[in-house]
Amino acid sequence: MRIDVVSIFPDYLAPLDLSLVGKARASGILDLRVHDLRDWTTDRHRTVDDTPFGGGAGMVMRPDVWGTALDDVLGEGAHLMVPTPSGTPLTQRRAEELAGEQQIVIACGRYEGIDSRVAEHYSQRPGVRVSEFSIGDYVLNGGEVAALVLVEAVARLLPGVVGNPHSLVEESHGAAGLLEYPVYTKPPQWQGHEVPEVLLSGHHARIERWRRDQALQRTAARRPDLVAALDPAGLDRHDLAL
Ligand code: 6GU
Repeated sequence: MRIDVVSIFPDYLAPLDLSLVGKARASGILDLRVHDLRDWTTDRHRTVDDTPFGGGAGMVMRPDVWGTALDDVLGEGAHLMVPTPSGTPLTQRRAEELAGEQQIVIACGRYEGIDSRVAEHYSQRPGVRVSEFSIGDYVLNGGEVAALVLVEAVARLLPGVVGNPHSLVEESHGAAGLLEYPVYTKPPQWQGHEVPEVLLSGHHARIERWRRDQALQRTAARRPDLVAALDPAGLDRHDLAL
């Protein structure tokens, strides 16, 4: 898969050299390129923004600079992803869909955002899809951190990136629609806290039941919205007794 990130702060994307994503790049599974938007400016001051039509606080990124940049970077069949707090929420299901793309281009805005005609223009280009996405209900200073989140969420789903594909199965926001159960390792006693006895029992059916109960209780307490969205057909009598 190819991912291009365009930003006025390319150094913000430096962590993508590290850890799993860095290895995916080094191994060739992920072709990730970071671009400086100012490389496409033509004036002496390398201007990327201007005052908003209609007035108001802050600055808006100019469509002409973004247009020349995106014309160069967007390939045939690319998916243009624009981070913005007013976008549709990024979810695990969405990350799974995006892991099947040929090319994702992430256009990181700063200030009050990018002139809206940019998304409008590229959504009308045959073969290009445009999505404005948000990583949560809070405001960041720009799209770069959201781009890091998107790249990591997608890259770890590419075949060969996560060493044991089984670790993708039982995690939070997985197919079960539940948060993950709590996990423990050695030592069995630490600071007066014990590992739940059932996990030391070697009784696999009891362990599975305990983990399912913990996941359900945790999800009900922390994310009642996820419990409401569960398919009732996937619940057994023991689940319903909780
Ligand atoms: Cl995707 N961008 C910005 N700038 N702020 C955000 C966000 C994205 N998601 C939540 N807050």
